[in-house]
Amino acid sequence: MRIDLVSLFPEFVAQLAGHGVVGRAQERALLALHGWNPRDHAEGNYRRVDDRPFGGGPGMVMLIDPLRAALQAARAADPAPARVIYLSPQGAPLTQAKARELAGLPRLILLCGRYEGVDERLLAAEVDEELSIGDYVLSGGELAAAVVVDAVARLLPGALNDAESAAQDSFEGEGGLLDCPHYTRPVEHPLGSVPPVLLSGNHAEIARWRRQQSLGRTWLRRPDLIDRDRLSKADRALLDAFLAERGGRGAPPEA
Ligand code: 9D3
Repeated sequence: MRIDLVSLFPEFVAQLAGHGVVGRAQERALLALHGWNPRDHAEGNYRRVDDRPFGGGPGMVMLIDPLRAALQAARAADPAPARVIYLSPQGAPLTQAKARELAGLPRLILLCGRYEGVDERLLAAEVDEELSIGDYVLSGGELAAAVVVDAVARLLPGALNDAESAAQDSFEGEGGLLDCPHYTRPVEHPLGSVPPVLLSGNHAEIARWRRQQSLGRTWLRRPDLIDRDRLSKADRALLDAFLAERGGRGAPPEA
């Protein structure tokens, strides 16, 4: 897969994506990242990439032409068709399902804004899709682009090692529940001891306990992810036992 970054700070995103799983995906040639700076496509001595907003107000707006030239250069660098994605607070929320969809495409072009944003005409003409990474304010699209690159790269076949891959499969198989707690040595520590079931060697019991912890934590921490009525009978029984143990009632906490 090829991902092009159109950004005033393309090396910032590349730096973020140079380590760990994403770095390894690049070393294995599963992923190629390329940066394009609109400033390199700006005209004049000042190489302007922004200007004041019509209608007034604070901040600056990114100019159409340097961005369009950078996008054009990115597109022309490879014949495969590219999905152009603008990272923006107005975008649809990034989800694991969206990451999976994007990981199936041959090319992405990620457009990062700075300042107050990008001239709307450039967006209307060149952008296929807008994505946000959540409801908080960032200073620009670069961190969001790095998040997209990370979430997508780890889904490319061969990016994960066998152990990482198995862990991911089991998570995706759980249908969006939170993870269970994890423990390692020592068994006894001043901060507490390891739940005995994990030391029992009874793999069916361990799987049951982990499933129960996942259900219980999801119920308590992310009630938006779980619908009791749509759980299997077995899961409902596990969840009810979890809640009974901590003296809980039937209804989830306030979202
Ligand atoms: C404080 C500025 N805001 C005025 C009402 C608007 C604004 C403009 C530009 C807010 C943030 C940004 C820069 N953010 C992004 O480019 C961005 C982003 C984000 O801020 N949050 C979550 N996802 C994303 S994706 C791109």
